[in-house]
Formats: sequence, structure tokens, C-alpha cells
Amino acid sequence: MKLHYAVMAPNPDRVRFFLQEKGIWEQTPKSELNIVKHEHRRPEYLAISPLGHVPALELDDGTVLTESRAICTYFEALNPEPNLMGVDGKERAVIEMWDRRVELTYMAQIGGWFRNSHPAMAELEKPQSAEWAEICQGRARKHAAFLDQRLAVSPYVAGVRFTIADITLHVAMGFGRVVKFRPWDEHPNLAAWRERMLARPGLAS
Ligand SMILES: N[C@@H](CCC(=O)N[C@@H](CS)C(=O)NCC(=O)O)C(=O)O
Repeated sequence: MKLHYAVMAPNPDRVRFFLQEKGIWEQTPKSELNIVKHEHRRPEYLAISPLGHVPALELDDGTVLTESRAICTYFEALNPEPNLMGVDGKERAVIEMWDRRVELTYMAQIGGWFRNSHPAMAELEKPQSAEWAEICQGRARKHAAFLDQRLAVSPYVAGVRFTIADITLHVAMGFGRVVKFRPWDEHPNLAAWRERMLARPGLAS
């Protein structure tokens, strides 16, 4: 197998942290792409990942998995411990619910805000829309408050233990740097949770 990834990019980072938490990042065969140099748009990569997205996991039988969560599902099946995605149907569903909430209602909004407002994204996001960036910013701020409330009553995003949902939120928080968004400065529960995440060796950059 081979994992195609990029550095400083949120979705590849979700998979990297997932594999670091499982202790298998170093041993996983990898190929690094430079998004800034548009290496993910080259024909040889589009032949692997037609949407030109990273990460992508190429399996030995020719199957290609894209979507970071699907790649994590595959690695979870190969390396069940430590469990990061749930041990039974109910826990798997609860973790998936929180993971997707973080991804779709928070991380994706940071992405929309960044891609529609930052000059460095002008080439990849055509057309850029300042109005859409504003809408995404408002949604990201609102959802940060929602997540802060969640972490007031739960030690981890999906409940009593560390899971993939914490990895996704950790990545999304870090991704906020591209729009200088630091919600932990105004939300104490997010701040306390973030300190615990930063102390985890598996989440070290
Ligand atoms: N839903 C996909 C999103 C993948 C994605 O958008 N990756 C970004 C990097 S974080 C990318 O490849 N961007 C390149 C581009 O849009 O041209 C996933 O979860 O993996």
C-alpha cells in the first residue's frame, strides 16, 4: 500500500494523527505531494485520485481509497488497538456523529472561510467569494461556541474517551491559523481540551 499525503493540510493531517495515535505512521509507506506546487493536479496523481484530493490510499490490489475518514476506517480494521472509532454499533454511531459534526459544521466552514478570502487560495478556488467567506466565518464562530458547550459536559468530543472525533477537532483548531481564528482564546472548555490534546505525543506535529 501507499499513502499519498501533503504536509500542513487538514485532511492528510487527520490520517497522519490517526496513524500516529495507533503508532503506525512511521511504518506506513508514503508519498508526499506539495499542494502549493500543485503536484496534486499532475496527470500521474489524477490517475490515482481523479478529484485531485489528498489524502489517498493506494492498496496492493489497485483499490484507491480517498476521504480521510474512509482511510481511517480501513486502518482501524487492520490495527484495531487502540480503538479510535468505537467498539460496538452504538459507540461507533455516536463517534461518527460527533466526527461528522466537527468535520462538516466546523472544519468545512474554516475551509470555506480560508479558500474564499486568502490570496494564496485564489488559484485553487475560482471564483473566490468574499460574501461566502463571511458566511463561513459566522458559522465557524457559532459552531466553536457549540463545541465549547459540548466540552463543558464531556471530557472528549464524543464522550468519555479519546477518539477520531478529537483528532478531527484538533486538526480543525490548528487549521484555524490560516484565518487567524483562535476560538480557545474566548472559550475556556475548548482551551482546556486543547491543552490536553497538545500534550499527547500522537498529536505532536
Ligand atoms: N473530504 C475529503 C477532502 C479532501 C480534500 O479536500 N483535501 C484537500 C487538502 S486538505 C485537497 O486535496 N485540496 C486540494 C485542492 O482542493 O485542490 C477528505 O476527507 O479527505
